Amino acid sequence: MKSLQLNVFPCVPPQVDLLTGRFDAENLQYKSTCIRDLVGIFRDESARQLLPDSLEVYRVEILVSPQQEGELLAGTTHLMPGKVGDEFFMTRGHFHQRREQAEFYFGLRGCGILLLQPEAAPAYSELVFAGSVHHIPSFTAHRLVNTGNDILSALAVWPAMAGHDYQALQPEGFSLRVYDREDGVFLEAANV
Ligand code: PAN
Ligand code: ZN
Repeated sequence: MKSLQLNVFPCVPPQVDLLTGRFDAENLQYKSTCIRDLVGIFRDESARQLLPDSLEVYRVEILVSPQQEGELLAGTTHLMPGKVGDEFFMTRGHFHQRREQAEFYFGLRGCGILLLQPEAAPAYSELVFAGSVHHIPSFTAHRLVNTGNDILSALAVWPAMAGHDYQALQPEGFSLRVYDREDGVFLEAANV
């Protein structure tokens, strides 16, 4: 390969490690979500209370861009392996405040399930694994579930002005839940 002979030097852009989703960049924001932040999210609230409050369930690192119309954000979610009772660790899940704004997820590490809950249609799900690509349509709530033993990392790209609406899903939550049972991973209707 020829070496670069340039009179004008290009900037070195931020980088992402595609095996882990970790960014190497100057402007990063981090958000950590622990067991104490997830009251009412898992089916078995008393099992949640038995876990240490400060146990980290997931962490998001976001490449900062301007918060303005037309801009995009990129961020990686790292969801730990673990369970509350027999229910796998999962993100809180949300609709976008701007419901019409869609998103892409890219599975990078580990394995799990993406739960998708459209406003006006039954919930459905997709397998997440290294290399999986997920289009999250408009008007659709989304949540990651880690069904494996490794960290589940997924890179996401979404409109900077989409916002997160966590309230609209409460108190019922998603209509599908994912459990670890003796004979495997079970995806069940939440009200069973
Ligand atoms: C993701 C999520 C991330 C954490 O970046 O925000 O997975 O999940 P919760 O926001 O539900 O806690 C995304 O979907 N952004 O729009
Ligand atoms: Zn989202």
